[in-house]
Formats: sequence, C-alpha cells, structure tokens
Amino acid sequence: MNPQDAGLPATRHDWTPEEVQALFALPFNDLLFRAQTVHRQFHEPNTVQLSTLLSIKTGACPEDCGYCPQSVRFETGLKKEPLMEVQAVVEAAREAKAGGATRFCMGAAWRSPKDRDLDKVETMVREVKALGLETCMTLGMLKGTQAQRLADAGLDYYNHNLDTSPEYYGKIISTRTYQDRLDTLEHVRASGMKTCCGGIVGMGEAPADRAELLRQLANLPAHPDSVPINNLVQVEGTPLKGGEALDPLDFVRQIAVARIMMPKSAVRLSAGRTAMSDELQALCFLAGANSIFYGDKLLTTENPQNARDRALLARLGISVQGAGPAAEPAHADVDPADVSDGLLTPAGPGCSAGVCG
Ligand code: SAM
Ligand code: DTB
Ligand code: SF4
Repeated sequence: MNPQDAGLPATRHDWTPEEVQALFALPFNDLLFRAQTVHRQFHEPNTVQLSTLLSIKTGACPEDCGYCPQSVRFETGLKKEPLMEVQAVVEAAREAKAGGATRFCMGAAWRSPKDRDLDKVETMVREVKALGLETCMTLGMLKGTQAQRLADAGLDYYNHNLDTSPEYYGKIISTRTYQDRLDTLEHVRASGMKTCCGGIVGMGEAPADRAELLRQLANLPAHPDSVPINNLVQVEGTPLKGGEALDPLDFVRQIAVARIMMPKSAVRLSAGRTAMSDELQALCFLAGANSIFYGDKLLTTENPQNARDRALLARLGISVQGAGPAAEPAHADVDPADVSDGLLTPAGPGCSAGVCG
C-alpha cells in the first residue's frame, strides 16, 4: 500500500522555497505538533537508533572546509594519523556493539579515496559487518566505480553531506563545489547503497540558508535514508571559531522541518550534543529526531559520555532500536504491544533502555 492510500502524507520532492520558509515561520508549538504528528505516522515515537563513529584516517586533509579541525590548512593542534589497521578498526567496532550501537560509521579525512586505499577499506567493511553491525563510511568524494566497489563489499550507508545551501557553500568551502557533492550522492544512489546526507547549522548562515539546505535534501531524487543535522562544534584554529552560536530553538526548528519534509528518513541529532542540555535534546526528539551518534567521541571532538546518554534515554523512556528481543516490561505503564516487534526494548524508570547496565 502506498502512503497516500494509507492516508499518510505523500513523500514530496518538489518543495518551493516559500513552502519551506512557511514551515520555519510557524509558531514553535504548531511546528512541533506537526513534526511529532508526521513522526508518529512513520516511526515508532519512543525509539532511537545509535551509530558509533570512528575516525579511521585523521587530519592532514587538503580541503579547506571552514568548520573542520582536520583540514591541513588550519592550525588546530590535531595529531594526524594514517589509515588505521583493519584489526584496530574491528576491535573498536566490537566495543561499539558491546556498548549498544547498531551501526558503525567510519570516517576518513580525505578529499576522495585513492583506488589503492579501497582494498583495506573493503576489508574493514566485511569484517565489521561480520560482527553483526550495519556499516557506514564517509571518505569524501567518490567516483562511480569506487561507490560500486564499496557497495559490492557490503557497505550499507555512505555519508556525504551537502552541509549548507548552495548560496552559502562558497563562504565555507572553496576546494570543491556543491555539484561535486551532488555527483557523489548520485554515484552512491546508483550503486544501491543507502545515503546518509545532511548538513551543519550554526556557521553564520542566514535562516534562508538553513531552509534551502533542507529543500535541497528533500528535493533530491530520493530522500536520504539518514539525515544528520550537525550543530557546529567550534574548534580552536578553524575559521569558524568565535562565530555567534545558533539560537537553540532554531536548532530544534531545523530538526522539526527536516522531519516534516523527509518523513520516512531517520533524522539524526548529530554533532554538538555535548554542549546541549538534556532538555534541548528532549525537544529535538519531540521534533522528530530518532538517531544519535553514541560514544565518547565523534571523529576528533567530544560527544556525550555513554553514561550521560543512557541516563537521558532512560529519563525520556526512549528505547534503542535493535537492542534485542523485547524483554518483560519492568513497569506497568509500558504496554507489551508497543514493544512487540522485537526491535524495541521497553524503557523507563527502573527498566532497561536497551543500553543500560
Ligand atoms: N572528508 C569527508 C567529507 O568531508 O565528506 C568525510 C569526513 S567529514 C569530517 C564529515 C562531515 O562532518 C562533514 O561533512 C561535516 O558535515 C561534519 N563536520 C566536520 N566538522 C564539523 C564540526 N566542527 N562541527 C559539526 N560538523 C562537522
Ligand atoms: C556527520 O554528519 N557528522 C559526523 C559524521 N557525519 C561523519 C561527523 C561530525 C564531526 C564533528 C567534528 C569532529 O569530531 O571532528
Ligand atoms: Fe577534509 Fe572532510 Fe574535513 Fe572537509 S570536512 S576538511 S573534506 S575531512
């Protein structure tokens, strides 16, 4: 049955700038109500997906992305590291799985991988998958043949962000174009891998740029399967250090509008959580975020400690996707019918959030 038949909103790819700006202009409560309504039509509302990140090749990147601590052009004090050995990556993946993550995301500070790098990277994909984890990689721009090699190795997701609007892009990055990003995304879709594509807010962009970023994402030929929304982590030495931070409620609006425009996608509350209060993150979940990066580190910067996240999810009664077969509810207000698909573990005070213990 297609969504229209089921009375669900259609998945659209023809958003106009005016329509998107009208969503952002809604009163906050109306916007969150709409976002939460859409969220409940397409997703289990009290479940979050956990992805753990690992930087498999760190620093010395030739690109000049103004937000990034890994660019060779900025003095950020970051220690560069060559491509990791496969066994060290597998060990980190094993730990991520033991910690409760279901997806392992491997990032490399490359403009684009060399064909010869892909031999080792393909082995990483195969061995991490063999642990029973979903795999994601973000390695920079890909040629069609490279995307196909990764797909053939079994890579589930490829992350490649549009980052901002086409209009603001040139203020942040000069070493590659928006079209380069779109071309890589096209190769990834053609290879059959799932796409993970989002952006960063809080880089000094105008509200119209934030709206346009979401319009670009939603008007892609297929909505990204996963949409990371990053709040800029300001790193000493990068050109964007010292800029004005985004109003936290505008960050929540970004999540809510993403949820409405890309109703079936996982919307990931991504970088920037360390600086967010529990209450702000709770609003992001209410706005439709249903995925987070889980683990003490993002690529090179801090992420909330696992214990803080476990406590937050438990306080909110949010379960973890894929945490194993549903256990006996530990308290009366959890209806077993709500946790019966085997993906969910009931959560709440005094019971497991799927990541506790
Ligand atoms: N080099 C590859 C590329 O740029 O596609 C992959 C790694 S790159 C670090 C992955 C993404 O991390 C970027 O597209 C950007 O959205 C995000 N990112 C990098 N630095 C960030 C920061 N300081 N704050 C928030 N997000 C950041
Ligand atoms: C994404 O959108 N955010 C992640 C992941 N995809 C690769 C990376 C965030 C990086 C934050 C800065 C750092 O830790 O280096
Ligand atoms: Fe390099 Fe990616 Fe950082 Fe840009 S975002 S400098 S491409 S690692």
